Amino acid sequence: MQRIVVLAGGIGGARFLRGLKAAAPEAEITVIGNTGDDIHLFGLKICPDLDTLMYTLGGGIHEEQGWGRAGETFAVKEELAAYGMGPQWFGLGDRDIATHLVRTRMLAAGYPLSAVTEALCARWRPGVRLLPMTDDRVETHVVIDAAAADGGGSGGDGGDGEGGRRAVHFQEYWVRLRARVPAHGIVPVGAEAASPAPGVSEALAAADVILFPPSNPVVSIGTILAVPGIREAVTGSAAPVVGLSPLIGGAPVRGMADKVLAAIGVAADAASVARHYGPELLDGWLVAPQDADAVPEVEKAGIRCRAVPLLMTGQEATAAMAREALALAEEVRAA
Ligand code: FO1
Repeated sequence: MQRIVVLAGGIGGARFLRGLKAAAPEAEITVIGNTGDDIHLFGLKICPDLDTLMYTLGGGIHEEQGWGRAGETFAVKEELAAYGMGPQWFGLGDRDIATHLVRTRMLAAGYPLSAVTEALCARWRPGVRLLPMTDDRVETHVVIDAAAADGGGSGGDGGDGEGGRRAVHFQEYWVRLRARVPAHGIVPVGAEAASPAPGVSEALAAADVILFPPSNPVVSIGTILAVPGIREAVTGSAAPVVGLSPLIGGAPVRGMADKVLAAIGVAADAASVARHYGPELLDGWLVAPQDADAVPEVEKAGIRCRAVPLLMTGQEATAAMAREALALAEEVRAA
């Protein structure tokens, strides 16, 4: 029984995992999910990446969106708006709210997030073991120009000076501001005081293969690695570590990876992301055919590299990517 451990964020990671399950139906797959996107709203604890992973693998996801439930309604959201209760920019659906009610109630009763996630997965049966990266509270914030946060032009110093900056929750940066304003810094608040959730370090130590799917290298995989002990567990594991580039032709396939990479001074291309992870962490890296010219550069950095199709256009394409990643892991192991 091959033990595969995957560090995953939301939409990209979830779609890749569907392909991995198809490519390795016999494998025991453990997913370490990012919780830095978590947000507390209306008294509820919302875990976007854990829920996207759970709904996608459990068959409840809104397919086009990649987040939230299929067949969703928004009666509660409309009623909240009627009361003038904000924020109204975060689309909470009625079915999704039930997940947050169960989670919030169990947390209030003293269950750790890992136990709550296990309980929610008992219903959804994702076919993988889904672990939060930590049971402790970590919430990613993004440093932007203050003026940009207020929709610009709101007087003050215009936000072009150092002083004119402030941090907003990642969800506000992504959902309200659509990542349309420059990100000057990414701060996983609480990460330095967090511990790996139960089972995380053990799964990494026992892994035969560790995969970094095409999730956001900064706010998803980077946040997971920011939990003290997790990076060390990955580098200390005997397992080959293989990643798949989330960037094709210098741009993210979805989301705002280019914006948050710029915030940490990393260029938005496949080779730069591989170098950013580094050869201590990464043994192998898959880039898209459009980025085949990056292969020698990545190999020079000490990371084995192959160019293969990386667009997750459907189940078969994604399974093929997963097979390529597993094949590269075996090549690394044999080297
Ligand atoms: N993303 C949006 O672009 N707009 C939304 O209104 C929105 C609501 C939402 C509600 C629950 C949830 O679990 C996710 C939601 N997302 C929404 C997606 C979320 O911002 C992202 O999936 C992750 O945080 C980044 O991968």
